[in-house]
Amino acid sequence: MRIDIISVLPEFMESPFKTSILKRAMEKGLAEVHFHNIRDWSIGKHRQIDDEPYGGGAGMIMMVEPLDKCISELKSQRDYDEIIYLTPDGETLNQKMANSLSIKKNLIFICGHYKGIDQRVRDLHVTKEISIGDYVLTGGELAACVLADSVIRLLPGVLNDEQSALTDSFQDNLLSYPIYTRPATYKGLSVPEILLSGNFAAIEEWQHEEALRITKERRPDLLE
Ligand code: 6GU
Repeated sequence: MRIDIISVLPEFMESPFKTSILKRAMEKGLAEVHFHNIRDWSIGKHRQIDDEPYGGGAGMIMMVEPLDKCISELKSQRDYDEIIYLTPDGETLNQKMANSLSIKKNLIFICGHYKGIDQRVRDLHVTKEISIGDYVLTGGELAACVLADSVIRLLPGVLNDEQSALTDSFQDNLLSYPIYTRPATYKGLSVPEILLSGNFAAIEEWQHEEALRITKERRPDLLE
């Protein structure tokens, strides 16, 4: 998979991809992430990338021309499966969306800043708009990192057996059951007896029951 991320602040996003699991995914050649600084497609001698909104109002708008030039150049180099604009106006990210994006080959992520991007960039290029939740961030960069992480970890070969995505919270629309490691007792709190029993069928049954109980308690909406 190849992800091209377009932003005014590409350096803000570098460390997540240089650390731990995402770093290993890149080193193994399972994912490539390319950053593009929108300033490189700025116009005029002032290298302008944003301007005041038509119709007035507060805040600056990211101009159509630099974004269109950048995206058009990328599109001339390869076919993209989706061109995603990260915006609080988008569809809220969930595991199902991450799963469906993880089978794509080439993706573009556009990070908005200021008040957002000129509508014509959306009309010309954007195929999907994604938000990471009902709150506002200073820009789309952290959202792009969240989306990239959720997708890259699903690529075959990225996680090892122990980290397997198959037992994640949300994979079956269930939250995680309680988990423990040594010691068996700590400050008077003991690990549930069943987990020490060696009866793997009974353990699996308990884990499923606990996952259901916790999901009912915290996120009944997932069971509907
Ligand atoms: Cl994608 N962008 C911004 N700026 N804020 C957000 C968001 C995205 N998703 C949730 N909040």
